[in-house]
Amino acid sequence: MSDLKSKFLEVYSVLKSELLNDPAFEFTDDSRQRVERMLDYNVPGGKLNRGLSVVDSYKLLKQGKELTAEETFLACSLGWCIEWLQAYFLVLDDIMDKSHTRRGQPCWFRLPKVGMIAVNDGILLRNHISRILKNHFKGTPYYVDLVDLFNEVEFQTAHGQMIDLITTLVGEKDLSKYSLSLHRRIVQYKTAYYSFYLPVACALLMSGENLDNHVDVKNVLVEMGTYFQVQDDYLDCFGDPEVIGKIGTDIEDFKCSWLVVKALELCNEEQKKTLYENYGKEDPACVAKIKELYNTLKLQDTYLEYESKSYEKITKSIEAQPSKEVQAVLKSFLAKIYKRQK
Ligand code: GPP
Ligand code: MG
Ligand code: MG
Ligand code: MG
Repeated sequence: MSDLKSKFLEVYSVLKSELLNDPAFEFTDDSRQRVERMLDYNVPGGKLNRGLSVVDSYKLLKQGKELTAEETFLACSLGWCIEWLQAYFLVLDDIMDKSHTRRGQPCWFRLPKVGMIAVNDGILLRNHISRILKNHFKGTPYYVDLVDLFNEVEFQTAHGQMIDLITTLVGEKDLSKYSLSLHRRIVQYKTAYYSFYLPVACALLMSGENLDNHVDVKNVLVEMGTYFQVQDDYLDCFGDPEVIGKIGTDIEDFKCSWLVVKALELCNEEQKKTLYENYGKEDPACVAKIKELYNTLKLQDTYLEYESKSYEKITKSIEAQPSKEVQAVLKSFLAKIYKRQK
C-alpha cells in the first residue's frame, strides 16, 4: 500500500473514533458498536479515488512542497468527508435502484439486521460530515465556504438522482423520451459535481482560493464526471461483477443509461421494437435480449470510440487552463479514470 493510502486510512480511524465518542450523544456500548459496524461496512471499502484526490490535488496546488502534519491531516479529513458523502449516497442509491451487491458484498440494506434502518444510517452518514467539518475546520477562514460547498453539491446530486429516478416511473416508462441531452443532464447532476468537482474544490478552498475564480476548472471537471458516468453505465452491462464489485441493474430498472440512448440512435425499426418490448423488465430472458441487441449493434466499439474522443477533448480543455498547477491536478485526475475497468 502507498504511504499516502496508509496515512489516509489512519485518519479514518481518528475520525471514526471522534464520531463514536461525540459528546452530543450518550452512546451505549451497543449503539456505539452498531455505528462502528455501519461505518466500517460502508465508508472505507471503495477505491478511495475521490478522497485521495483531495490530498493529491492539494499537494499539486502547493507545487509539490512538503505538507506539514497538520495540512496532511486536514486534507485527508476533507477527503474522508467526500468518502462519507459517497457512502451516504450509495447506501440510499442501492435501496432506490434495488441493487444486490456493492464493493463485492451485499448492499447494506440487504443485511437481515439492517433493512430500512439503512435509510436512517444514510442520515447519520450525512450528519457525520457536518460533525467532521465542525470539529476540524470551524476555526479556518474557509469554514463557511466549505459547509456551503458540501450543501450545494448535495443539492445538485439529489436533484440529479431525482431526474434519474422519475424517468423510470412505473406506468410512465417511455423510451421515446431518452436522448443524449437527457442523459447528460442526469449524469452531470447525479455524479459529476460530487465525484469530480467536489474533491478539487475542497483542495482549492484549503489553498485559500476563491471558487468563483475557477469556473473553467469546474467545467472541465463536470466534463470528466460525465465521461466517468458513461463508463459506469457501460460497466453496468459489460463490466465483470467480480471486478466492479456490483451486479448491474440498469436494464431491469429502465435507466436512461448511455447504452440504451446509443442503441436507440443506432437501431432499425425491428430492433427498436425489441428495445421497447424488453427494456425495463425483471425477466432475465428480456435482459438477455437487450444485451444481445447491444452486441449486434456493436455498442462496445461505439464506446471505445467515445472513450478516445472524450479523452482527447478533455485533454485539450485541460491544456487550455492558464495555471500549470491546475493542469497537473486535472491531468492526474483524468489519468486515474481513463480506460478504467472498475
Ligand atoms: C450514481 O448512479 C449516482 C449516485 C450514487 C448518486 C446518488 C444520489 C443520492 C442523492 C442518493 P448509479 O446508480 O449509476 O451508481 P451505481 O452504478 O454505483 O449504483
Ligand atoms: Mg442510481
Ligand atoms: Mg445505483
Ligand atoms: Mg451505475
